[in-house]
Amino acid sequence: MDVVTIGETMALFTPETTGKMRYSSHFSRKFAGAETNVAIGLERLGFHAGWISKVGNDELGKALLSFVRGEGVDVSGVTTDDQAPTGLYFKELRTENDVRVYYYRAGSAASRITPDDIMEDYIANAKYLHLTGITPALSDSCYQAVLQAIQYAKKHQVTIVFDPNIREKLWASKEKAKEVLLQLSAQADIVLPGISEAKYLFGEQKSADYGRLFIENGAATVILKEGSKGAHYFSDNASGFVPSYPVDRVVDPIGAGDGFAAGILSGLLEGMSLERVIARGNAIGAMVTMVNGDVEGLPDLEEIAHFMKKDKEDVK
Ligand code: KDG
Repeated sequence: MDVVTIGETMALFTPETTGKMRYSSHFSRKFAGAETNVAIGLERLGFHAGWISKVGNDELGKALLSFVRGEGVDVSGVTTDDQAPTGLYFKELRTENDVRVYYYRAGSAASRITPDDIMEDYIANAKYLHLTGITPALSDSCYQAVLQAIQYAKKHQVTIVFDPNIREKLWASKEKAKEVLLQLSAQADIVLPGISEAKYLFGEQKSADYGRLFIENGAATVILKEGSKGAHYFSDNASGFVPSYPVDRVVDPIGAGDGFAAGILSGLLEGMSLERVIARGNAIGAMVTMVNGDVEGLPDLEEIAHFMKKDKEDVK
């Protein structure tokens, strides 16, 4: 396995029309979750990802599992929970700049992941462990499961990539969110915060100071995302900025950060320089925003090469 990830994937319902969702009676049903968005992104790029989770013993859980398995992700670490349902999430696209998310996931099957669901061998045999700040927000047992995974990764020298993915709706308080996300950022080798997340965790600072603060907190490398502008990187001996790619039209920005993470992980697996890794992450993030759905816009290697080359030709 190249990458193992842990978290909840939900049935995603999107109204077929824009505007206020209360007026929508037709929805498309997709599946999404930050961690499987990354795993699917990696599969498209030719890498192999494994996913640890729980789904409900219900029709949506079965369909979700088939979907993720169908994308090539290893789902042998996913169990079915008879006591709780598969979580749901609605994505309301009011306008292209106003996208709202509603969760129906409290007490879901995935919120019942425990440390017992984390298999030491499964983590030990991976090159990277990908974690997000969403999973520890789901329940205390999920948080403990994340800590267990980190312990196995450290024991077996598996590199940890952490995306804070702050979801305020899932945390009991801002203080708790900050405490846990800083603790997990400290355990990670590579941290992938968005600029607003860095601000959430460290208050208003200059971009360069965020890098230093994450490194002082414990991370070896920080890649700070500035949305459509690009991303800064910081490590003990290097720092820089890699600009992003122009987007024709943003249709749905959700999932861009996961596409970015898939790009970063795939580039690292290919042994690319940090700058090239980030360029790929930026490109995938941009491509994801042009398509409705979290994973539908994730490219394969040919598509990404075409997109990155096209931008150079446009610039010339
Ligand atoms: O990054 C996209 C995710 O936010 C989306 O897929 C839903 O996993 C999700 C979450 O918890 O918000």
